[in-house]
Order: sequence, then C-alpha cells, then structure tokens
Amino acid sequence: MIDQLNATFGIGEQLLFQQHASGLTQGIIRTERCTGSFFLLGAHLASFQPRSQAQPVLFMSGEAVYEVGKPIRGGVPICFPWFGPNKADPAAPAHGTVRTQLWQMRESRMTADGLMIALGIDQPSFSLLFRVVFGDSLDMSLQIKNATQAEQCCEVALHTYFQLSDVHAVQVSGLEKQAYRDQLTGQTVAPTGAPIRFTEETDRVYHGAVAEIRLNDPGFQRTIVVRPRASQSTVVWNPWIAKSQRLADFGDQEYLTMCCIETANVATSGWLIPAGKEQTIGVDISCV
Ligand code: TA6
Repeated sequence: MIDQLNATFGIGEQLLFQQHASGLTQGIIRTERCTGSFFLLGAHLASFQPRSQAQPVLFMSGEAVYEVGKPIRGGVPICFPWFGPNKADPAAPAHGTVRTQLWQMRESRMTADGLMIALGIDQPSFSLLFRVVFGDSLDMSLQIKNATQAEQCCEVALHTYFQLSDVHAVQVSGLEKQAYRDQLTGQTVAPTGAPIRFTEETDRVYHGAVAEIRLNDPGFQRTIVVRPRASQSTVVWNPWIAKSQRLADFGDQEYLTMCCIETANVATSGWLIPAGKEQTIGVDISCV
C-alpha cells in the first residue's frame, strides 16, 4: 500500500507516504516553501507550516485518536453531508460521514503555487474531490458533485483548527458586520461591530460571505488571513474550560492554544445541488 502510493503519487523527498504510528496512512510534505501532512482517513489535513513561520498554523490535539471510523481532533476535519448533529437521525455521527472514512489519492504534482494533492471519495449521492496546494499559503478546494438524477441538499464545512500562542491574546476581525447564530443559546445576535475576543465557550455561525477574516496573534507575532470562496457561513469555535473537560480526545488545557474558524455552508446557507451538477467551496490560509 505505502510502496504503491509512493510509486504512483510520491514526489521525491517532497511528498512521501508513510505509516503513522497509529497504522493510518499519512502523506508527509517537505518543500522549500512549507512542511505539511495529511491522512487518507477523512482526507484530513493534519499540519501546515510555511518556512516563514516558527510555529505551526494548524492545531492538533495531543489527545487525538487516529482510528478509521473515528474523527481526528485538530487539523481540518471535512464536515459533510451535514454539519453538527444529524437532525433526522440522532444516532448518526456528528458532522457527517466523510471525515471518518478512507479517501483515495487521485493526483499529486508540483504547481507554480506549491505542491498539489487531490483526494476523492464516492458516496451513493455525492462524489467529492478535495484539492490542496501546500505553498506559501494553504489553499483548499472541495468539489461536491451530485451523483444522482435528483437535486440533493447538503451542508459542508472545512472545520479548520488554528494554533494560537494564547487564546486570551488573540482577536478575530472581518466578521464585525455579520449577524450570527449563537449555537449555545440558539439566539440570533445582531452584528457587534467589534472584533471577536475569546473569554468563554464560543460557538457561533456567522452568515453571509466575507472576503477575508484575520486572526491576529501577538504572541506569535503573526496574523493568519483566511480567505473563503463560495462560503456563506463562517463558524467560530472555542470549547473553553467545561467543554474541553468533556471532550475525551482533547486536553483540558488545550482550549488555551486553539480556535476554529470554519469555512462553511450550513443551516439556511446549505447547498441544493441540481442532478449531475457540482459546487466547490474553498479557502486560502496565509500568514502575514
Ligand atoms: O464547529 C463547532 C462545533 O459544531 C462545536 O459545536 C463542537 O461540537 C465542534 O464542532 C467539534 O465537533 P466534534 O464532533 O468534532 O467534536
């Protein structure tokens, strides 16, 4: 399996496949622009660090579980075809089915912008193709094709976990003019006009397209710039103290060094894709 992957998709020392300690198959990227890694499980991006950065951009929990059928805590889980609990089936896995299934490598090559990989998975109703360019920035595109003869609805989220120096020191700007649904209270909250700072459990779905969101982190002396594409929802999450203690695959103190800014189309912004048609959501993540 590993030898076959390296023979077909490996790119010298720049893209190597290996077996992770857990037994999962992992792709390791080392280029002049960045380092990175991903798992075939869930097409899960696990790390990204441009050469310009002394700190990783993506957060990974030290308590993460690496097992087929279970989600990996951190990096970029792909939530599809629903977000959060399945409203019709409480027994169904949270955030859909594809993040806990094995995807297949479809393509890998060097491009002008960096090292591109593409992974795919075919479901009964949808075919997904996830393209990622590891360069000076991290650029993700998830193409969702309706593989049936009838229109299909779906939700999607690129559930990105960011590494922080200190959650108390950061602020998130770019969503000041967006109303949001507070997932903890169910209330819709009017635009605040102010950047987001984390002082408690935060779980918000902001509606409306935005050009960019800036995560300013003075402790790491950087600002992470998130540029969504074809996204009408942005989810902002930090579990804070009590929820961190309830999450078995997340350290009790890890809320201090992470937050999620998720590029999504969920709830009233979910997609209705006509028969045989496709939609693509994307995001570019860079550091300045
Ligand atoms: O994106 C925010 C959220 O929906 C939170 O409510 C929390 O559940 C988080 O996702 C993580 O979900 P998970 O199923 O990965 O534990």
